[in-house]
Amino acid sequence: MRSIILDCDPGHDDAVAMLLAWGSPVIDLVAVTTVFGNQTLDRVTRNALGVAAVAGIHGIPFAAGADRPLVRELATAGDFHGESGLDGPELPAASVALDPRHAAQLIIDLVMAAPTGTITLVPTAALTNIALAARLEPRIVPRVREVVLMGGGYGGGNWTAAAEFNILADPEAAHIVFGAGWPVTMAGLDVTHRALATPDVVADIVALGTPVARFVDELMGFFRESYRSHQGFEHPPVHDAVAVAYVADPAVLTVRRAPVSIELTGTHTLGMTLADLRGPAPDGTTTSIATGIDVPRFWALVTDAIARIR
Ligand code: PIR
Ligand code: CA
Repeated sequence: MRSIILDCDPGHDDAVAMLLAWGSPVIDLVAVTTVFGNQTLDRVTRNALGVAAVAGIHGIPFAAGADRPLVRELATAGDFHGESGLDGPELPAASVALDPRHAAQLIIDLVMAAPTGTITLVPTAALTNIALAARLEPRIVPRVREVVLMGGGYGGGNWTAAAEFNILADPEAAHIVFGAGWPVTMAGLDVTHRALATPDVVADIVALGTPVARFVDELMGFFRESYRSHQGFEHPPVHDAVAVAYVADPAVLTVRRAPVSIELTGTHTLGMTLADLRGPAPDGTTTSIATGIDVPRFWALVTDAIARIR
């Protein structure tokens, strides 16, 4: 059993990541925290609570965190995820209350209260909350088991030619998180662009016949149209679920250790995750990058987890 805190900005693929984390028999979802990104903080937080209501997620805290990056101007991906940040399905009213703590404080409290090496952080959005938590309480760094994040890519970006959205949304926060010294695994576009919700995969999920399965179908419908019109994809990549899937079953990804630097000053490369792929990683390297994905294994995990939510 692996305990995780999911730090997200739902977001269609974040919503699937939440469902995987909740439904997986090998993941103990300890908390869900939110950060600005796909939409404003208010909207993505509302969406997280709405997804919780759809899936009956209960008994864990939900907390909202940063509403803007550490240094830069706020930018959202509103065009992509729609006005609500989760356009497509109708969201029910929230069924759980928001924890009054800032997300960074909740993360600190949970990590400090748990035995060392037991909690994995899974950020699937801008890294602002995680960076704030590491700065506010540095003792969490050696206590966290690992950070498995969706973001970046060594083969190019999606928001600019060089940068992926989550890293570009707050590059200084990414710099802090990648350099903190805890183990960081980057599930970037190199692998998530292969985790596509094809019609076959969606049909398998719809065949489950549950309300959550129908919800996923509606989510993927909107996301597919967005990806078709904005980025010329035939099927939408379900980025964020890949990070959760790797925690559930490390065989989903092929991973290699490599130093990763976040570009903070480039004219054309701001927010780039520059991986040094020359030779074996130097001793002391704490960052790893995902280079391969077992796509059928990934979808089997997702479908099984959704099937368990009733
Ligand atoms: C997805 C995202 C942002 C922009 C686009 N075009 C698509 C969100 C996803 O939620 C994921 O976490 C990451 N950012 C992919 O870049
Ligand atoms: Ca996300």
